[in-house]
Amino acid sequence: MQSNIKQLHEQVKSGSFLALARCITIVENELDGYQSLLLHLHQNRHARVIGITGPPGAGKSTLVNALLHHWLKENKKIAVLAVDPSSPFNYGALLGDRIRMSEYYTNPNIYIRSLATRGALGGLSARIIEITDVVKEAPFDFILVETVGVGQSEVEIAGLADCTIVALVPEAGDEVQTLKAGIMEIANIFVVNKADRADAEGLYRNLRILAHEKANEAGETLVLKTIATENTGIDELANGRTKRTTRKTSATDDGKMLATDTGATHEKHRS
Ligand SMILES: Nc1nc2c(ncn2[C@@H]2O[C@H](COP(=O)(O)OP(=O)(O)O)[C@@H](O)[C@H]2O)c(=O)[nH]1
Ligand SMILES: [Mg+2]
Repeated sequence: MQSNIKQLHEQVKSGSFLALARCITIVENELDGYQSLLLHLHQNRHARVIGITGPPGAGKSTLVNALLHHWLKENKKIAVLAVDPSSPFNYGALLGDRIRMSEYYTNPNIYIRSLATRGALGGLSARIIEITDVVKEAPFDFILVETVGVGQSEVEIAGLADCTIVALVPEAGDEVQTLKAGIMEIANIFVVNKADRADAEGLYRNLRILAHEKANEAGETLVLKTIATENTGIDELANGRTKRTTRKTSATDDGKMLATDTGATHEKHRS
């Protein structure tokens, strides 16, 4: 391993955001030493990778914001990888209710990074799996990956995350009828956000029915209502894994959002 890469790697492991930023850039752009870096990752099994996907405007960034707020109170360390081209993270949080997010940029327990998308439509960044592996080297409790739900990205994110949250809003009511095959299988949690809207209840009920119909031995997709802008339902979201995993032995630690098949997900990536 090149000595400069080795040094950066050590700094990432000891929590340097500067070194982490540098390493992500190296991997994202395939700069000198990136392969050597990837080969020497140890994989911190501690961090939970949580994917948040859903259509533009569903409130994914607002949910991320609310989760940050929740976990900061528990003194957690969190990384956010935003792969949503419309994400306010990309624009430095300027407008109205988004101003709150900017305060997190300077919080020593939070690392936020936006990543370029592979195509104009969004989806995941070309190197997101490798980048997430790099972030896992740093001492985070959670790694949140926000991606706009277009095309394949929901399915891709599920391969990457320990837990996948699919955010939907009442306006998406009709979309639910035509929810892409496979989304039920990849969603660990459905969030009906903007529950302050009148028609949220209908969507919530339909999703509950759908989740029940599609339940399998791994459990049933959890369906929750949130009002992200008011931090309503966020405790339930952050604690959601309990119900979901009680049937499985993977319900281990101290209240982390946890998918049912965490082990399998990791193995898949390691092979
Ligand atoms: N009424 C209402 N508006 C919300 C809620 N959550 C988010 N929003 C608003 O919906 C818009 C889109 O949110 P954003 O988080 O950027 O969505 P994203 O594109 O999925 O990341 C913003 O104006 C938010 O303030 C909610 O629970 N209720
Ligand atoms: Mg967003």
